[in-house]
Amino acid sequence: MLSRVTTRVLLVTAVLLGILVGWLELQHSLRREDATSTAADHETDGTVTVVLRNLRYQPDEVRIRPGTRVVFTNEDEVAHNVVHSASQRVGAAPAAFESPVLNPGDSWSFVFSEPGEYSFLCTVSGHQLMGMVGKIIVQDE
Ligand SMILES: [Cu+2]
Repeated sequence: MLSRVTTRVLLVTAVLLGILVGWLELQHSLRREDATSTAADHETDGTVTVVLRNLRYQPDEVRIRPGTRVVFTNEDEVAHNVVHSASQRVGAAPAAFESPVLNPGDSWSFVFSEPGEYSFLCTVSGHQLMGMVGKIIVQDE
């Protein structure tokens, strides 16, 4: 026969276990909702990756909506950079963007807010001549 106290302890334990299980299930479903909304955000925000490999930007032409972040990742064995071409002409306006030197494995990103065509190149000696150029086209629709 269980004493009154033992019965009460068992009851309280059962209730607490019920609360714990309910809380864990709630956490699980909340985390699922988080994962879903994160995926949706990425579709609307948009992040595009350009890989620097074999003295090329891959892809070398990217069409994006305003507000898209472009991530440049150097997967080559030598250093590169990403410099807005317009700034390379004599008397030109300052570059809309200019990355630091990206060593192998480095990444750098830029958010393109203004519509327009942005040609870019690698200013590391000789790389432009070997074809290391690219273009970002930012369009509203
Ligand atoms: Cu380069």
